[in-house]
Amino acid sequence: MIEGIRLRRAHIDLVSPFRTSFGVETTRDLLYLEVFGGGTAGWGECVAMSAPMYSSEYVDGCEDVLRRFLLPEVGSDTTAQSFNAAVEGIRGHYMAKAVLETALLDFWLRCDQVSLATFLGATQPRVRSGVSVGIQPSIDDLVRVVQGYLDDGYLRIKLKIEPGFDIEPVRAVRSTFGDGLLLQVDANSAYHVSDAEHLAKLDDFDLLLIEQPLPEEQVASHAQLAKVVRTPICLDESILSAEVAREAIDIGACSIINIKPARVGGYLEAKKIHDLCFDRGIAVWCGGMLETGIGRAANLALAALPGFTLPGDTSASARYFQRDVTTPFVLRDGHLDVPTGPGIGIDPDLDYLDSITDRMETIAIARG
Ligand code: NPG
Repeated sequence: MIEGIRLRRAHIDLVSPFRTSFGVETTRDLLYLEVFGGGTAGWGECVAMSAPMYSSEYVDGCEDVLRRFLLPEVGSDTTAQSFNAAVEGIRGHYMAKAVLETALLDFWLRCDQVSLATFLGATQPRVRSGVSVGIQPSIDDLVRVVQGYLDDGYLRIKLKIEPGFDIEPVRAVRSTFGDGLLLQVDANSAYHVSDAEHLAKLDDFDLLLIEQPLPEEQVASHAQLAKVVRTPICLDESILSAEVAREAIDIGACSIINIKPARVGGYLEAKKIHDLCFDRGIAVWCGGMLETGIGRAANLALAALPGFTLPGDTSASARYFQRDVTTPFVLRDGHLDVPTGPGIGIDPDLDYLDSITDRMETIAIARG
């Protein structure tokens, strides 16, 4: 039985600034939820950033929605499934919903001694790891940073691009590291459909995919773009549910999907998207939002499902933090192990977590 929920706000520095087409991240502004009862605790990590630049969500906003609308729906016997049913009428706020869904899933799976990987239907004991490389001050810097990640053993490189930092950086990386490198790019919505001819220049570099070139709302424009650009289009920000995924696939807006559980309201919806794509022959891979070990553990469970045929942005702890809040995830032969313990399969180091915590509050549950 659930006895209460702790909401914790904390912060942790990134090992290096991470620049995308929408901004620079230097510190993760963290929100964790801990659903507890009977000596068991289930954890969730909110992926929203400090400012609404990737999507409309931001971490203080998530806290507000959680306090006003989502946490009041939790009673002593609320499960992830009953929570989702209860909040169906609350529109949007996927990242806020996801952190609570995950903490509930983790709590009940730990009570049942079942791993999240098993619960979701994972078939792989470890997952292939890629790395997302931020926009660098120069092409020389970029080549150096990519070299470092390849030396670490990463199996696929994703380059962040934006207008003015796209064709030439990609050309440099492809020519330096050769045709064998698994390479893809991510624009985070920075282009317009009228840039189609420009983006088609990327076709020369044998990329795995171009991720989210156009704004989130412009799903149909991606279908238009796909007629001009040969490189497969992958959607991230646009895919907010299995329903949107189905429509995007139907109209030819994407041939690959980046699944981020938090972007779609949690792991249950993420699994639906996986299953849909699996049936339709659409490749998927697991995105990342600079998660600490708590969020990373859960993502690895999902990334172990059979449809995840492309390496994800599920990198090792050392790519992000000097010290992670859990036992670090370590890259071995370019892979990360999928946790096997109950729930998300890993516990935070509470002393360390306390040392980076800014404030914490126990929230009484509404019913039961
Ligand atoms: O390795 O976790 C990671 C980061 C992967 O590039 C990554 N995330 O748009 O997919 C994205 C991007 C992102 C970064 C989004 C920061 C939001 C903030």
